Amino acid sequence: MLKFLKKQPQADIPKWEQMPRWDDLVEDMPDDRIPLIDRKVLDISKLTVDQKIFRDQGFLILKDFLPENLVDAYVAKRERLNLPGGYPTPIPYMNVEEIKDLCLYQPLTGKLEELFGEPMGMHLNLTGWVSTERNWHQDEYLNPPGVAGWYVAVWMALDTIHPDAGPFEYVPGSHKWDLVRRDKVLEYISPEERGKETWPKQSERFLTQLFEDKVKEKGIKSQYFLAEKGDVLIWHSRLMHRGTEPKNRNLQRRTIITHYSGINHRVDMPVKQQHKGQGYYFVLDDGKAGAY
Ligand SMILES: O=C(O)CCC(=O)C(=O)O
Ligand SMILES: [Fe+2]
Repeated sequence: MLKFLKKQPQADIPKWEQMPRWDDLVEDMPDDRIPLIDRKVLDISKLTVDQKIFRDQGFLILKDFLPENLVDAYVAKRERLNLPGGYPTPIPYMNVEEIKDLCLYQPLTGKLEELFGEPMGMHLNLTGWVSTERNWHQDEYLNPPGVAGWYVAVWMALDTIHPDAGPFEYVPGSHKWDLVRRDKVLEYISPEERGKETWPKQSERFLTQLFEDKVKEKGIKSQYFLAEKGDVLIWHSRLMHRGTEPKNRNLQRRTIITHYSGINHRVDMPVKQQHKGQGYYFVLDDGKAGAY
């Protein structure tokens, strides 16, 4: 009898025309594929203080961490651009020395290496001085499978962040929730869209609601990063986060957000370089970065 009450499989409808449930998209990663600090079986007593915080909370805040001269040099350069959305390329670092000096500042990349046990190379900057307004999500599902957790993002405050300017919001501990996997998400995207760079936008058709429901269901109080100039927030690739909607659109939100991957975990980005004996960046060319 029970079997007649079960939801019928929609075998005749392709997956990309269906709405997946949370459980259709998640899958855990075995310990031997992920960074040491994320493993289930681990001698916690061997972790550093910051490794332990990052493992437990999924983020690490470093107050007053960035040197003022590096922040000021980048801000002066960025101000001249006069575009609220920032550089119209995801890799402005390829041509802007001030970004490399700031985002590859040795104590910062040294901290990332401490967390992951491998140098982390820069490959993406978000340079807008407005919120992305991207709703709740984890970053991990956007990555090719081999990256497997060797991925981290850093929110660097270049000035005081006003609570009405659309601050960064995150759910502490949410990096321990189920992991949404890219391969599973792609099954729900039509074959034509799947091969395009814009597939993440398409995935919001179902993911935004699922992420939002999950945050509500868990009921854990979120936090805002109301930072001062030079403060840094490092977040785990599975941490649930969003760029909130600004209450006042006249306010600037002066930040540079930078994403990094383990330098040995990006077969899709084979060339990397060390910057002035400090951190690494992946050498990329999108045909646009050179214009700035
Ligand atoms: O606008 C924000 O602060 C969120 C940015 C974000 O989601 C990201 O960089 O992965
Ligand atoms: Fe994100």
